[in-house]
This record gives sequence, structure tokens and C-alpha cells, in this order.
Amino acid sequence: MSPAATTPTTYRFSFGPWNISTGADPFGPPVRKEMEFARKLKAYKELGFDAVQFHDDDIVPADLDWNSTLKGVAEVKKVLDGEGLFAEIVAPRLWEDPRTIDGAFTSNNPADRQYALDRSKRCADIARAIGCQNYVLWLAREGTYIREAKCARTAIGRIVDAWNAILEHDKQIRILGEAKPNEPMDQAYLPTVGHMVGITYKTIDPSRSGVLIESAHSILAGLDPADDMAYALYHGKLWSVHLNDQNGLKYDQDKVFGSVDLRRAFNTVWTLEKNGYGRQGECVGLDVKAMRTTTFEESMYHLSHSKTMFLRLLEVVRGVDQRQVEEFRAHRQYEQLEMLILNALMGRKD
Ligand code: XLS
Ligand code: MG
Repeated sequence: MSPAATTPTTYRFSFGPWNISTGADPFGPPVRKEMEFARKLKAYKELGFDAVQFHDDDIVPADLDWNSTLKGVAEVKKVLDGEGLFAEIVAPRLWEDPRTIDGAFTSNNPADRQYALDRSKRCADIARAIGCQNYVLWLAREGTYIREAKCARTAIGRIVDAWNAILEHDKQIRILGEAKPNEPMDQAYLPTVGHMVGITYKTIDPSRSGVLIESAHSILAGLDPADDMAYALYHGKLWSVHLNDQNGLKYDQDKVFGSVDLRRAFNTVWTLEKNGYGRQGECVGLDVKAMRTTTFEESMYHLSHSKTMFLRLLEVVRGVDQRQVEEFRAHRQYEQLEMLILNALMGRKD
């Protein structure tokens, strides 16, 4: 593994076990062997991470009876405790089951909507059992391939009803909506952070309703991740992030943080750092994919590299003279401000 950056920091880091993958993509089968789950959990501390992001079925299969589920959750919890890790988020995987092909909460089939709701409540129970209050809703299939398939207004109402039902089901849980504009759907009903934050105020408990922002999802919406994060921070609703990078408006790439646009990544770290992100225990989550050409032995580099990029950019952010920034701002000397930042990014002092 490449060396982790050593900047002293108060940040805690997380990722999901799906970030160590077999490299399968829509056009080809796996190219690496599957890493055992227990081995993945061991890798967290080795790579300098603090917490795990889970889907419900990363912890236990989705079709187990409740007693076996509890047993399975307890086993994973024991491993986490033993490793000194904790579960940062748990999310119901609502996009793979045949009953969710037409959407989960917005399916046109009432029985399928019920399945989605039951599974979501069960996921809250799993989160509770593993000691996690953060519940992420990535509404993957809540959208359409054609506009005429559903009434969009009804769909929004169904999403809010489901969100409320989960809040009702567990009075401690907080729900973090994760917006994405497209993929797997042509168009999502809640495509941006703005949409998602808006919806949180329509729930029965806005204080337990917030967001997780993924850099690539903002970029896919043509927006700047740093501004999206600042917007959610203003609302006091940025409770987790999925940092990564994305090369323009194409399929979701989940590239190493900062690997496409260093300045955009710098601005992301700047926004988080300057606004106290993480000071209430929020984690810096990564959602990155290894390239298909990567070998099994090197299939965790993208994680350590993303974390290193965050820490190195943090050093750059902390190294920028804030007084100088304020002065340039006050006099609208943006050409000079820009060069200050570019020099900082290039490590130039002259
Ligand atoms: C997709 C999401 C998803 C999360 C939340 O980008 O990050 O993978 O795990 O379910
Ligand atoms: Mg994500």
C-alpha cells in the first residue's frame, strides 16, 4: 500500500465494502476474485479508516428470518468492536430485488411498494442492532425511463410517505437522502441536493432528516460538489459525504478523489474544513472504484490514495493565508486570488 498522508487531523474516514470489488461492469464479468468480507473488514484499520458504510445485505442476507438476522448482525458487530471500527451508515439496497425494478417506494405495483417499505423498516432494525443512527436512502430507481410511466407528483408524495414511515418506525434514526440525477434511471424524481433538502422539510421530523452528498452525483447534475455541500451545511443537514471524482457528464465513474479536477477537490475540502464538517462526528466517506485493469493485490490503492488526496488537499487548504484571501476578496482582486490558489495547488511559494 502507498503510505498514508500524515497531516494531524480531526477527521474520521469511512468507506463501504462494495468499494473493494471484483471489477465487473455492465460490459464484462468479474476480473478479480471476490475478497472475503472478513478480510475487507480487516483492511479498514490497515488503510487507516475508522468506520464502515453498510448496505443492509452487506451485513446479513436480505431474506433471513429475524432471529438469524439478529445473530448475523451480532457477529458483524463483534468483528467491528474487535477491530475498533463502527458502522457509520446503513442503507437499504432497494435497487437489486426483482420487486424493485419499477422503483421501490414509487413502483406502480402496491405489493412491490409494500415490499420496499418492509425492507426499509427491517433495515432500520438492523441499523439499530449494529448501533448506527445514520440511515442512508439512495433512491436509485425512484424515477422513470419515460415521463408518462408515473405521475411525478404522486411519486414525490410516496417518497415522503415512506421516509415518514421509517422515521416513525425508529424514533432515533436519522435519514440521509442521497440525490443522484440519473443512472440507473433516465431521470430521478429527486435529482439534486436542493431537491433532497427541500423534501426533508416536508417530513414529520426535519431535525432527523438530512443528506449525504456524493461528489460525482453533483457533477452529473452539472453542479459543483463544494457548493452543494455548502448549501447542505447552511441547512445543518450535511451528515455524510461520498467523496470521489467524475470526468464530465457520462456514466457514474467513482474515480479517486481529486484525480480528475484537483481544484474542484480542493474546493470541496476547503468548504468542509472552513465550515466545521466532521466536528460533530461526521465522517469523510469515500465511494470510489478501482479500475477494471487493477489486480486483486492492488485493489485497495484507490481507497488509500483517495484518503491521501483528502489529507494532502487539507494541508494545502490550511496553508493558504486566509488574511490574504480576505484582502483579495475585499478588493475584488480575483485574478490574484486565483493565482494564490493555483500556486498553493502547485506547491509554489514564488
Ligand atoms: C450510490 C450510493 C450507494 C450508497 C447508498 O452512489 O453511494 O452505493 O451505498 O445506498
Ligand atoms: Mg454514493
